[in-house]
Amino acid sequence: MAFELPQLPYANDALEPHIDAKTMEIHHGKHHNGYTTKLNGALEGSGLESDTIESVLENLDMNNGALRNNGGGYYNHCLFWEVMSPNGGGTPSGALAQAVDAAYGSFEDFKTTFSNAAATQFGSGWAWLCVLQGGKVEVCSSANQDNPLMPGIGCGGIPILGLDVWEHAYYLNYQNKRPAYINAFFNVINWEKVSELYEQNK
Ligand code: MN3
Repeated sequence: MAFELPQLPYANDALEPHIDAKTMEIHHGKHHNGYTTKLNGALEGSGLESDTIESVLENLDMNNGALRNNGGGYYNHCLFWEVMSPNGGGTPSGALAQAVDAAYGSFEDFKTTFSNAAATQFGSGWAWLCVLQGGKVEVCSSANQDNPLMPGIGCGGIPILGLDVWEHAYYLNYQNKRPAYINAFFNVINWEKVSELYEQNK
């Protein structure tokens, strides 16, 4: 069973003005579609075709560049679309809010830590909020299409929020102003979905 490009859970223009329609169209329709096709190609004949994407990434041979880049690219973007919403923004509530406060002191301090992780990731990569066993949350970042499910990237747990800081994610609208894009992302974060992922994985 080959992996399929998921539908966006909203229209291309739904996240405007924070993320523009043209960026969404190319990012989902070209970039994510490309990772999906190449992931299926990399899995062909590997014996892993019926594994979940999580299992493929957790058991990854990090020297397998095609599987690392495209498996990561497939998974990371699936999560990215889900954790944004036109009705997003605001702050988390419930157990997730408590975990964020326990780890960072306040939502504002979490936002600063996450934004710094995203801004200082050199070149292409992702910033993450992950849940560890027992329910603690932790911010980290990773290069290229790596993610915390992969072995030995120095960043662990299960991702419940991810921010794509590749230039293809923001350059049309924000050019080199990555911090402005990071700030805008906070207006579209779907905290209900992030909370759901927290509850499922804590
Ligand atoms: Mn991307």
